Amino acid sequence: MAKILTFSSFSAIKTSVKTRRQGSVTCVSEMTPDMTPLNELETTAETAANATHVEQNAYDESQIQVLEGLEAVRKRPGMYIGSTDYRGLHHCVYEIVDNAVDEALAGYCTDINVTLHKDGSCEVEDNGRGFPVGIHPKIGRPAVEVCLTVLHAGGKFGGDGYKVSGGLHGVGASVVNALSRHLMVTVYQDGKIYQQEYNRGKICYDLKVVGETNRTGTTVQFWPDARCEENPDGVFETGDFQFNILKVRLREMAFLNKGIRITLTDKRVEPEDQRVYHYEGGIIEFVKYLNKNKEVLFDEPIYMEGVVDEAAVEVALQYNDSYQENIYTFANNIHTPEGGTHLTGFSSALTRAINEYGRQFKILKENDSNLKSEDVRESIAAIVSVKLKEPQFEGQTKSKLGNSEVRGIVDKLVYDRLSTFMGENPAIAKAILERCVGAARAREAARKARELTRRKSVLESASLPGKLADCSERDPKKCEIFLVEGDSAGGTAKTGRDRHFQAILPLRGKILNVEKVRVDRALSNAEIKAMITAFGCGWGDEFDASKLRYHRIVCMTDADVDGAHIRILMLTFFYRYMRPLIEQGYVYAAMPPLYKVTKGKKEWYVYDDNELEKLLNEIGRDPKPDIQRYKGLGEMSAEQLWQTTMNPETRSMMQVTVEDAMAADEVMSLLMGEKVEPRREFIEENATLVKDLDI
Ligand code: TSJ
Repeated sequence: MAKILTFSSFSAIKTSVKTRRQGSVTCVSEMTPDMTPLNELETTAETAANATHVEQNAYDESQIQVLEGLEAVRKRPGMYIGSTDYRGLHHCVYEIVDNAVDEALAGYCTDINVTLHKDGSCEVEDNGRGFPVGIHPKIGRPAVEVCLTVLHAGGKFGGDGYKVSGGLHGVGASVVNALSRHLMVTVYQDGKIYQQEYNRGKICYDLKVVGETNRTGTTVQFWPDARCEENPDGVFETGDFQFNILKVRLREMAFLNKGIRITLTDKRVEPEDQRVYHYEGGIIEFVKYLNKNKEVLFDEPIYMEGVVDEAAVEVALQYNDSYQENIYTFANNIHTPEGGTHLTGFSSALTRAINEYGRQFKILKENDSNLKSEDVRESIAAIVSVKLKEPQFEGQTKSKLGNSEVRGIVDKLVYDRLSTFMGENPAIAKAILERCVGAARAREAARKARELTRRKSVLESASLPGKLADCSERDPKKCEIFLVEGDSAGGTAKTGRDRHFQAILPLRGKILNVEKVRVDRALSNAEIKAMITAFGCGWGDEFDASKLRYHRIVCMTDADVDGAHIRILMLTFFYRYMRPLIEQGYVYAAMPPLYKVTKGKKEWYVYDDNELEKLLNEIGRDPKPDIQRYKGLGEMSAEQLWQTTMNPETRSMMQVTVEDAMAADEVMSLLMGEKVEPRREFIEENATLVKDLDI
C-alpha cells in the first residue's frame, strides 16, 4: 500500500518538521543557594545544606544511570508510549499536559495552554506553583532536572496528594524528553525564571536563571524526534501534530476536571486556530455535549458524586431520543473503552434502581419480567469517572479498570443517589421507566428478527448478495471489499478492479442511519443485509472476526459532501453493529483524487486543494495546465479509478480508527440529526472539520 493515513488525519497537510539547529550551548551553572528543595524529600535541613557538596559524585553515578534509562526508551519507544506512529506522538503531548493537570487537581493551577508552533514544536504552559527547582537530596540535582531525565521520576514528586492523571502508560516527562530532538523547560518561581534544555534527553546546560518574573508556573516546549529527510534516525514516523486529535482529548480533559481552562492554539495556520475548553459543570456539561443534537427526556442530567475510601466517583446521565447507549467510562482521566469494575457497578445499580422503582409504583406489572441491563441502557448518555490512588488497568489494550473494590463503591453510590432522585422527581422517573419498558419490548422484537436472520443465514449460507462481485482469492488476509456508492460507480469499479483479490459491493443511495432505528428495522434494510452477508462475520454479540471474508473493507465514496455523508453512515453502521471491525483496523476509506491536472503530455492526480496549490507552484501556471475537477467516481474511467484509487501500488487509503468515538458520534448526529439549527451552527463553527468531510 502506498500510503495509509488515519481517519483523523483527513485534512492534514503533510509538512515535514524542520530541524531546529541548536546554537552553541553555554554550560554555566547558576544554581542559587536559595532554591527550595522538594518538601517531602527535604529529610533534614542538613541534607539541603550539603546538597552542593554531594552533588558532584552523585552526579557522575546517577548520570550514567540516567543515560542508560533514556537510552532504553529510545531503543524501545513502543514499550513506553505504545507506538511510534501518530498515536505515540500525540501521547507525548498528553504526558506533559497530565503534569499540569495534576497541579490543577492539587488546587494550584487554573490555566493550561497548549500551543503548536510553526517549527514543529509543542509548548505546554501552566500557571501553577512552578516545578520545584531545589536540589534532590539523593541525586544531588535540581528536582525539575531529575523529573525530566530520570525514568519514572515523575510520580515521586506527588507530595501528599496523589497523581490522578497520567496517560495510558503514565510514563512521565522523562520519556517525552528522551524522545524529543530538543526540549526546553522553563520554571517561573520565587521571582526568577529558570531554564534548562536537552537534546534527546541529554542535558545541554545546568539549570540556570535567565530572568526575573512576578508570576509562577511551568512551561515545557518540545520538538519530537520525528523522522524526516534531515533526521532519518528520528523515532516517530510523523511529527505532524493534529489539531483535531489534540482537540478531542484536551476537551475531554476539561470536561473531566471541572474548572480547568485548557486553551489549544495552532500557530501553524493563518489565521491561527484557537479553542478554549472550560467547563464549570464538568461531566454534567460532558453529558449535555453528548446529547446536544438530540432530543432529551429531561433537561438537566442527573449528577452524583462521592468519595469513598479515597476513591472519588462522579457520574452524570441523561436519556435521549436515540436507540443507542453512549456510556463513557474513565479512571484517573483515562478513557476505559473496555469498561471494567466502574462500569459493572454503574450498570447493575442503574438496573436495580429502575426495576425497584418500577415495581414500587406498579409501572412494571406483576407478570412483567424485570428490565435487563441493556433495556435501561438504551438511549442513555452517561459519563462515569473515578479517580483512585492505584488504578489497575487490565485487558488487551490496558483500558479496562480492574480494581475490584470500585464495583461496590460505584454500585452503592449510584443506587442510593438514583433511588433518592427518582423518589423526589416522579415525572422524570416515570419517563425513564416508559423508555426502558419500550426498549424491553423492542428487544423482544429484535430477538425475533435476529433469529430470523440467523436461521436464514444457515439456510442461505452459500448465497452471497446478488450485487456482490466477489473476488476469486479465498484467503481473507489477501481479500479486499470495496463498498461503492451507486450502481454506476459500482460498474466502473467492477471493470477497474483486480478481480483476483478485490470484491465490489455496490450500495444504492444513502445507507440507513442506524442511529435512528432499532435493530429489527436495521436488519430488514437491504444494503445492511448485503453487507452482513458479504462480510460473513456476524454482528453484535455474535460478531466473529475469524469469519470475516475480507481483511480490508474499503468505503469508496465520491469526494464530495454527499460522499462523506454516505461514508459516515457506513462507519456508523460498523461502529454500532461491528465495532471490532474498526477497532481491529479492518476498515478503510478510499481516497479518490479531486483533480486531474494535465500539462503537455504529463498528468497528475491531485487529492486536495493544498496539494493542487503546491503542484501548480511547481509546474508553473504558464502555459496554463488543464485542471479537471472530478465530481464523482462515475466521471473516472475504469482504468483511472484503478490507477488512482484502487491499485495498492499507487493509491492512498485512510485507516479508520475508533480514536474518537465521540467525534464520530458528534459528526453523525450533526449531519444526520433532525435538529437543523445545531447542524448549521456546527458547519459555521467548524469549517475545518466539515472541510475534512468535504475532501
Ligand atoms: F513534568 C513536566 F516537566 F513535564 C511538567 C510539569 C510540565 C508542565 C507543563 C507542568 C509541570 C508542572 C509541575 N506544573 N506544576 C508542577 N508542579 C509540581 O511539580 C509541584 C510543585 C510544587 C510542589 C510542592 O510540594 O511544593 C509539588 C509539586 C509536585
